[in-house]
Amino acid sequence: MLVHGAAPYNAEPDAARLTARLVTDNDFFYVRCHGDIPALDESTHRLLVGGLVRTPLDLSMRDLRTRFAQVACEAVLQCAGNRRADMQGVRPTSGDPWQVGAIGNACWQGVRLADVLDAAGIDRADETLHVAFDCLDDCTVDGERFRYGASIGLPKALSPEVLLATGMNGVPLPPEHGFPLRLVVPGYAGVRSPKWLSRITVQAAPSDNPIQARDYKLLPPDVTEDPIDWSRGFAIEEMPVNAAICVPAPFAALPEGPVTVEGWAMASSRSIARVDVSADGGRVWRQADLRRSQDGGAGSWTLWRIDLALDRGRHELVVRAWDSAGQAQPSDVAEIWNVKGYLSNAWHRVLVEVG
Ligand SMILES: Nc1nc2c(c(=O)[nH]1)N[C@H]1C(S)=C(S)[C@@H](COP(=O)(O)O)O[C@H]1N2
Ligand SMILES: [Mo]
Repeated sequence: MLVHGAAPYNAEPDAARLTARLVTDNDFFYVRCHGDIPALDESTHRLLVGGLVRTPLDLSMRDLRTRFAQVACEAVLQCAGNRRADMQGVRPTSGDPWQVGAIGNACWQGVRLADVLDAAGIDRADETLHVAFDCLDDCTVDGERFRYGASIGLPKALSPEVLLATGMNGVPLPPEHGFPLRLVVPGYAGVRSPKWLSRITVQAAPSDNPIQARDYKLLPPDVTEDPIDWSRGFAIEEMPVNAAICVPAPFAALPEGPVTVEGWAMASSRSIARVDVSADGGRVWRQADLRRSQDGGAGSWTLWRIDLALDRGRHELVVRAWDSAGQAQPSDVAEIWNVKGYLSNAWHRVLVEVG
């Protein structure tokens, strides 16, 4: 793993790990933490469900396993700061310089959030409600100490793909990924998938936790640090269409002969319809072969691959993906620069030397 920080622990896999398998191994799944990883005991862990519900719940992990349908969902988790390093090449931003690996595709096991909300008795018709989540890790952000929390709107919370996950790729959640319980919100930025979850509150407004109220907003380009005017940003939820080259690595020296180029592509609630690859900086494009899991839903990713015959010399490899609505990525990361370095989804460029 490429470790961006030891405490809190933040790390991403070597990019070549991502394209090796359609489902990312737990050991090579990126980790994004805002505080220490809490040591929690599954036998005493409780999940409280309250707020605007008819019957507040106090559930053990056993209750979750026995009282609700057990389901599984293959889905991507991706940090809003994935590929930030590219954006920092334009102008500095705050945050760790994530390369292309703050993303992974896992098969999550657990129960539907909707089933638990229904058991507590909610007003399904009120689409203005929010579902807030409180966690057990102590975070420090900009000198302020608090426990992590976030929220999503009720319509998304009721979508069948949104899980209260207890398992990841067939084993209990590893400690760094939220043991014993986390939310998984396919299609949304990772920040909306709280780990070490202890309480759910149905409420009229979004969470007032700093993670929801201030951080993780997309700000316009004229907003700079000191101090950030958060009211000018909007909360990041769905992730935009994005793609990255995982193989070959940047500045690789390659022997003459066919070169295999591969990577991931992702479009949140839409599917990836086409992936274009260029070996000349984006003048001539060819279409890559696409690969998806058979049981991967809308929230899972597409891996792509193409073999190119490259002449001796320097080449600028470029990838861009298209979603099923014909939406593509911006060509130039300078156009989307923002002071927090979020949603870095411009065409991904990798320089290689052949021969
Ligand atoms: N409790 C808690 N939940 C959290 C976080 C955190 O620091 N604490 N980080 C969030 C962010 S920003 C991301 S991108 C994902 C990362 O999940 P992972 O570490 O399992 O890959 O978790 C989210 N949930
Ligand atoms: Mo994140």
